[in-house]
Amino acid sequence: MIETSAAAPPAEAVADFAEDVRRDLALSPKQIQSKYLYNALGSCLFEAICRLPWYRITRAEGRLLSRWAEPMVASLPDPVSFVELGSGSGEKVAMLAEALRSRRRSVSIHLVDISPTALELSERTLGRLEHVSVVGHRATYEEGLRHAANLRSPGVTMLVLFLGSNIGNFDPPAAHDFLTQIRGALRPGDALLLGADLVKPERELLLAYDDPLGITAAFNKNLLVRINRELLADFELASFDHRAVWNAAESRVEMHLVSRKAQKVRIARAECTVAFEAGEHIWTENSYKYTPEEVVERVEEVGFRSAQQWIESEARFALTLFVAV
Ligand code: AVI
Repeated sequence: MIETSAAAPPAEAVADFAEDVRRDLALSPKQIQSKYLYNALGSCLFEAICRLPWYRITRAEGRLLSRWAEPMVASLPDPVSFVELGSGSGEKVAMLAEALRSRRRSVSIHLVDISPTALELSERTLGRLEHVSVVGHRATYEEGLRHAANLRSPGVTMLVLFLGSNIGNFDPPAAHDFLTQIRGALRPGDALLLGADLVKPERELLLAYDDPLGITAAFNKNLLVRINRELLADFELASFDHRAVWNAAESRVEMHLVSRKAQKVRIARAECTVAFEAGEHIWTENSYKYTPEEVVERVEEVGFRSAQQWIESEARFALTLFVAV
């Protein structure tokens, strides 16, 4: 008899995960890096979050793209190439590509994502468009951007897309470094389209990150499920609560997992036992919110000039087009 089981993550990835978890749970406050939220189940839960009525980023950005895609791409000289960092489903980049089709312009699109499922999905979405050629890069944003830039033919204008307010999950110094890397891969005249969620009333932010259906709570607690499975730990899920906090001083929503009681958790593959006091929390994510002016300032600092900004005023979300100088 042949038995099949779910594919295990590669040993190297498990070792890195174990090392990060051991180190970050020894910090005060305890932490787990937010990149670990996105395993297969976590990515499905995030997709579900994007459909929740209380999480408005995805729909607000979609509305801006469907309304303004033409002017967003109109000023880019041909031939043009798009690089989308974190390709998701490919629907957003498809809207921009559609805007080129109406002007009979072709485009090559580079999709950069660490997840093979996301790449397949986007390639399928874009496969429907005849004027588009697609190259998928299964890589980190930095590596993928470098590959895409190395593959460009002379004279091609590159537009980098960094959408969905993914920039909000970087702390300010990391955001500065990352934007500097993007600028470093580009030439003067290339462009960056950046999606950023804006500051809004606390009540709306807390509903978006602690929704009444409990999907965001599941997304956060899935970190513990993942550590239990991959690192052979014994986290008791019912002993942790999801908490979202608006930190006004830092202009960010924080996600935490709060221990309901004093307890000890064994994490076999990280070769450690972690003690929690009642009420002690693990900090799992930051989601920074900006003013429209801050978005412009942060990006202009690293060698871009803002060309135009489109704001969705109901959900408070901004798409800003920058040109490399
Ligand atoms: C992917 N990222 C932009 C999301 C955000 O809003 O920070 C992740 C997320 N966390 C909780 N809900 C959604």
